[in-house]
Amino acid sequence: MAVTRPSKPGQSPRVTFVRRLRRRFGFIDSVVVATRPLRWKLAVVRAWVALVGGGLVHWVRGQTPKPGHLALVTLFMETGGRVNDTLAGAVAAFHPPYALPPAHGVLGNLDADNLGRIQEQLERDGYYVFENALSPEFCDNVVRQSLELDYLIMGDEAVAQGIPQLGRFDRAQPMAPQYSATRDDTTDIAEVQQLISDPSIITVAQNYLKSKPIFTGIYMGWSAAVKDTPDQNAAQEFHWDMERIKWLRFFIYLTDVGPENGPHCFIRGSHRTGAIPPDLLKLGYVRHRDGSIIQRYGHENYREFTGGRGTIVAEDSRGFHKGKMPTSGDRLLLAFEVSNTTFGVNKRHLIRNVHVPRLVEFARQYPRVYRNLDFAKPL
Ligand SMILES: O=C(O)CCC(=O)C(=O)O
Ligand SMILES: [Fe+2]
Repeated sequence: MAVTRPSKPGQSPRVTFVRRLRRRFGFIDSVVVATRPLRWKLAVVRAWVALVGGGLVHWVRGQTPKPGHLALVTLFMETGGRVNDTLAGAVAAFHPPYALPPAHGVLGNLDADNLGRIQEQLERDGYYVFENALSPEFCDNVVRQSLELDYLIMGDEAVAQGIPQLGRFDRAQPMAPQYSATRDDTTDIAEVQQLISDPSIITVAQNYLKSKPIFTGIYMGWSAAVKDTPDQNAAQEFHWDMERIKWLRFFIYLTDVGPENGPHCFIRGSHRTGAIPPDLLKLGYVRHRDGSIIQRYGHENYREFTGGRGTIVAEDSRGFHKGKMPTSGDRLLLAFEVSNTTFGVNKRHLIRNVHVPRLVEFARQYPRVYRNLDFAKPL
C-alpha cells in the first residue's frame, strides 16, 4: 500500500498532488527535473514583467503594486544587485543631482575633500560613522518628547497576537522588545524636521545615490531588554533590506549605546554587488543566525556600532545588518531611509505641523527630496 504523506502545513493542494504524482510515476519526475531551468527562466521573465508593469503603475499613480516590489526582491536575489545597479543608473539619468547649498550641518561642515572620503568609504565598506553629530541636549529633548507618545508595541509575540497594541514606553518597566512611534508622530518632532532639512545629511545621501534623494522612510523607536532570544520582528537577526532600488540609511542614536543596549551591527562590504553568495541569497528575504553570517564573512568584517547619543551611522543596508538584542537598558533610535525613488514599499509621512521654517523653504526648493511627505497645510 502506498504511504500517503500528509501535506506540509501551508502547502497548496496542487503542490501536494504533483508531489504524489512524481513519487508514483518516474517519468513525471524526470519531466519536472528536466524543465527546472526553464521554469527558473520563466520566474525571471515573470519578475521582469511585474517590475516593468509595477514601474509604469508607480509612474502614473505614485504607488507601487505589491507584485512590482516583490519582483525587485526576486531580481535582487537572482542577480546579487546587478539589476538594482542598472535601474539606479536609469533613475539617475532621469533625476540628476540637485545643486545643493554647502554641506554644512550635523555631519560637519563638509567640504569636497570630506565628502570624497565619506563617499569612498560608503562605496568600499558600506558604512560611515559620524561621532558626536548631535549634542546631548538635542538628543535628550527628543527622548523627553518621545516618552509622551503612544507607541505601536512590536515584537514576535505582539505580531503573533495580530494587530499591534498602542501604549506608552516606560523605561523602568518595558514589556516588549520594540516600541515603534507612528510615522506621523515621528515627523511632528521639531528635531526630526531639523534633521530632514539638514544640508549635510541630504548631500551625503545625494552623493551616494548619484541622483536626487528622497526621504522615503522616517522611523523612531525604542528597543528594550526584555527577552533572552533575538526578536525577528525587531530585526535582531542578520538580514538585508530591499524596500527600494537604491538607498542610504542613517541610524541616529538618541540614547547612549553600549554593547548591552542593542547596538546596530553590519558586515563590512556585504552591500557590494555580488557580495552575498547565491546560496545565501537563495534563502530569500529571511533572518540568518549570527554564526552562519560571521563565519562566512570573517570576524574581521563584523562591525558593532557602539557610541554615545548623537552618533549617526550612514549605511547601505543592502548589506547584512541587524540590531543586536539588548541585554540591559534600552536604545532610542531614529532612522532615515533616503532613496533614489519611492518605487517599492508604499508608506507616506504626514507633516501635521511645520516646526522648522527651513523645512518649508527646502520643500519648495528641492521638491523631490520631500515627495514622500504630505504637508497638512499647503506650502
Ligand atoms: O534596529 C536596528 O539596529 C536594525 C534595524 C533595521 O534592520 C533596519 O532599519 O533596517
Ligand atoms: Fe533592516
